[in-house]
Amino acid sequence: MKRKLMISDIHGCLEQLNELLEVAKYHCNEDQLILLGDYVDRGPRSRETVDRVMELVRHHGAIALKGNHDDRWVDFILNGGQEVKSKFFQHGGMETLQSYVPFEGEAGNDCLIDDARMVVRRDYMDHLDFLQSLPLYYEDGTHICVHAGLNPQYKNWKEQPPRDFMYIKGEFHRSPNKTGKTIVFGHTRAAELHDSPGIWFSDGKIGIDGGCAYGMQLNGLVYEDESYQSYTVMNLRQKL
Ligand SMILES: [Mn+2]
Repeated sequence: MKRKLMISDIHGCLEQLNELLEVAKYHCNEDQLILLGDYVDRGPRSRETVDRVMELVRHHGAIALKGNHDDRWVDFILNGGQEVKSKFFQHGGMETLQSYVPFEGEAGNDCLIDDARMVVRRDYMDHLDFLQSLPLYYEDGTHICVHAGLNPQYKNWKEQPPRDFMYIKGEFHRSPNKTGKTIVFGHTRAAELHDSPGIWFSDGKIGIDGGCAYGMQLNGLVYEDESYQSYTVMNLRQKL
């Protein structure tokens, strides 16, 4: 039985991702790596993080899920409507755009922004296709992994709308888990679920977002022989 290693909300923190894989002694032949989404925005190296995730999926058998930030990044580049544009910049999108197309200017300059979007479409269609193709959940005999959570209103959770998989918060955190499997999720920082950025273990639910891009930490949850272990890398750079 392979070890399962789960990581969420990398948000452009490539250094911490690589360090975490190292401290957890990740080896692709022995471990099943599951990434729970939100590769871009806020952190400094979104483009390189997506490159790394693509490599892990294509050459090392990793599983990568889609997060709301990944979904919005693709929407912003391909469609770029006013609403998605303002949400994108409100939630750390400038860092992502700058990591793809370094330019000087402000989010309010539509001309510059549209030029940058065009460059991304021209040079990074492979990234956009990759992110768009990612699944919303991963399920095996014991766990359901999902970016945000499951909407308790649906008897069959697989029938919930894609938006719930990527965005749901309180309703999911507060409701009992009736799936019969443990749900591992990110999206909501563990610091909001209990008073620590460390992994939140609740009844059948495990929240692993350590808030790395907010200067907190990147968590790695390992499941092996029916028990859990966790690894942590601090985001020292932003704390200094
Ligand atoms: Mn998210």
